[in-house]
Amino acid sequence: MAIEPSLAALQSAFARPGAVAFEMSPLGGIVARLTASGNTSTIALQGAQVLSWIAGGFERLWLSPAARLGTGKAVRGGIPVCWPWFAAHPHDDTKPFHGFVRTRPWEVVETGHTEGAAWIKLSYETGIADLALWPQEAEAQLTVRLDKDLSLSLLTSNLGEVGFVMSQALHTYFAVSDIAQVRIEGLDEMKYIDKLDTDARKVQSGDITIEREVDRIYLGELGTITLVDGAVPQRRIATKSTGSHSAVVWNPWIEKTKRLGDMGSDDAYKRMLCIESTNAGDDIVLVPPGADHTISVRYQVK
Ligand code: TA6
Repeated sequence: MAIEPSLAALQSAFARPGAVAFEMSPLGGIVARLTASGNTSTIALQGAQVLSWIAGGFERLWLSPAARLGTGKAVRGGIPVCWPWFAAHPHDDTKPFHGFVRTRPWEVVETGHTEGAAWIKLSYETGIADLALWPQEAEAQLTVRLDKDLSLSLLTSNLGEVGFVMSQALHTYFAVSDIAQVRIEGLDEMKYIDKLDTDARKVQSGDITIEREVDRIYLGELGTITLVDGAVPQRRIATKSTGSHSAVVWNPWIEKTKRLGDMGSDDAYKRMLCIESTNAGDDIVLVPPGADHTISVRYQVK
C-alpha cells in the first residue's frame, strides 16, 4: 500500500503552473486542484475522490458538511470510487460496502495540461493488505480531466494469472437546489432493479422525479442522462458513460438520511441526488488475466 507522499514532493514532481496544484484540504488530507477553462476541480489522494467541481461559477457536486479525510471512513459526497465491487460484496457482506479503495491512499502517477484542459491520473495497486478482502492482483487507475466539462475514466488492469469478475461505480453526488424541483431525463422506458422493492424488475415511465427514497439500478444501452434542476437558476447537467450498461439513481430521503448519520443535517437529502455510472446489477464485468476494462463518464453543464 502506497505511503502518502509529502505535499512538497507532490508539488515538485507533479504541479503544473496555473493548471495543477497540491494543497492540504480543510478536510484533513492532501488534495490536487485542477484549474482549466475558468473551472476548478479538487481531488483527494484518499480514494482518488473528486470532492468538488465548480463550473460556470457554481459548485456542481454535493459534499457532506460532515465530510472528513483520514478517518478510516469513506467521505460522503463528491465522486466516490466504488471498486472492485459495487454495494455489498457478492458473497460476504462482512466486507466493506462499495469495495475498499475509497479509504486507501492512491498514488499520483501523472498530471498534465494543455490550453483549456488539466488532468491528473492516480493509481491504486492491490497489495498484501487487501488479500483478505480481494485476493486478486490488479491495478485501478483513475484519470480526472477538467476542461469546459469534467471527465473521469477508471481503468482496471488484471495483473494476475487468473480472471476475475468485478462490479464498480463512479458514485457521483450532484448538488441540487431543491430535490422537489428536480427531474432526470433520458431513462424513459429503461428497465431497472428496484433495490427498495426486493430487487423487483420494473420499467421507467417518463422522467424521474424524487418524492421518496429512490435506489434503482437502470440497465441496458443507456444514452445521455440529464439532471434538470428546475429551481432558479435552472441547471442542467448531461452525463454520458462508456464501458457501462447500468446506472444508479439514489436519494436517501428522510429516514435513510437519519440512519446514515454523516449527511450533515436531517434535510440534506433535499440538496443532493446521486446519478452513478456503474457496472452493477446484471452488468458485471469479467477481466481475464492480462486484460483490462475501462468505465468512463463525461459531465457537461448545459
Ligand atoms: O448507490 C446507492 C447505494 O448503494 C445506496 O444503497 C446507499 O447505500 C449508497 O449507495 C451509499 O452507500 P455508502 O456506502 O456510501 O453509505
